[in-house]
Amino acid sequence: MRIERVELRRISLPLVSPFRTSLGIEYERTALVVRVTTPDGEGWGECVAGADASYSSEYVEGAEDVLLRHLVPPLLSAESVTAAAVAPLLAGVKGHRMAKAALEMAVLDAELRSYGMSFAAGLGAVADRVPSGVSVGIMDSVPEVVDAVAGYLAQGYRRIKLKIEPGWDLAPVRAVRERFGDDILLQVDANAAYTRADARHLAQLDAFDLLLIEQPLDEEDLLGHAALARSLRTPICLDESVVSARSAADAIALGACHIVNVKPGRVGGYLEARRIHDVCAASGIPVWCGGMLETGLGRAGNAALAALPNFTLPGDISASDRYYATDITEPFVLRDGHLDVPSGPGLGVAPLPAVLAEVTTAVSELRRDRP
Ligand code: SMG
Ligand code: MG
Repeated sequence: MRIERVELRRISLPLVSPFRTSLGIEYERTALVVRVTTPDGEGWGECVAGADASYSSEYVEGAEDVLLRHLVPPLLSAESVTAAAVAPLLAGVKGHRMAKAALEMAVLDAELRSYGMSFAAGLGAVADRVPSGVSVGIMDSVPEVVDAVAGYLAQGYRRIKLKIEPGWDLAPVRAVRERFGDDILLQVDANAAYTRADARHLAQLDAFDLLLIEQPLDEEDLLGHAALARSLRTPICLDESVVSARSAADAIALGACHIVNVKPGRVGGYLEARRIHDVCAASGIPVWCGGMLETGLGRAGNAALAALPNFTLPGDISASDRYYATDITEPFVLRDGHLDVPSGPGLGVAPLPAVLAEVTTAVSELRRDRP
């Protein structure tokens, strides 16, 4: 496939309600939409880098900059490109996994569309719908979070994840368990807000029969996670720490996690995400698909990924209306607590031109020099 043109659109989408984590509070989602054009068609990608560098070192303007200067030009100079060739072609650029993932996603979409094959079929999916979990932000009071959880359960969400931080952990978890009982699937995510010194405090979460605790410690503290895994009954899940199949294998070998959250953006793309799925499957480690408040584009790719066989826990793959009054694609809706995995060619969805135009705040493009 020859890439003729790459367009980057910065978009800003208002959230239906503010989303607070231990990292900060978000009122809108800023993202980068990538469109690649080939002689036969086009493909779409979404960069999950946030407005600031709080979740990882990447942020949206940084991703845009590295794409324009260092990642897109080699693709435009290559005679022919496949999705599998993108990562090797860009290996000379260190890091910037979210930026690379967005570009690879757009190339993969274009490639699969050209074969008439869906993301799900291309990645090896074994299900046509996936159970939907929801991530519930930190709130001002415990009754407020209990009400929010009641609303999501009433909609049919299959699993609840509570964001936690020091000072907002035992009380909301206890209240949710007391109100909704032991049968709901419940887990927590700290986004690295604790230290090794908090082990005894975190052990008090063991009383609540949680599915897992996600990323309690700093992303670089694998040994700390391994020590914590030995002292808690609650399974440890890693998010930020796992940036590649190799780091997943290392974390597993060190005993630093029992479960892995797979996010294609964090690990450099859907193809590396699938390798993580495979590494974990070979080690008997279950995985689930994380979320980065994706638009319908990323949500479509994530639903396909989550339909692979070792995605045995519900993912952070909510309906579009969990975050957005208007999505940039046809919205994903909850049906019986599940999302349908798109079956059309490529992602199976594309941006609605009028909505995309409305939410775009900046556009840049690079073209191939010679035809
Ligand atoms: O897409 O539903 C979603 C977001 C799920 O909680 C979520 N994501 O650490 O797992 C995580 C967070 C990262 C995004 S907030 C910076
Ligand atoms: Mg997380």
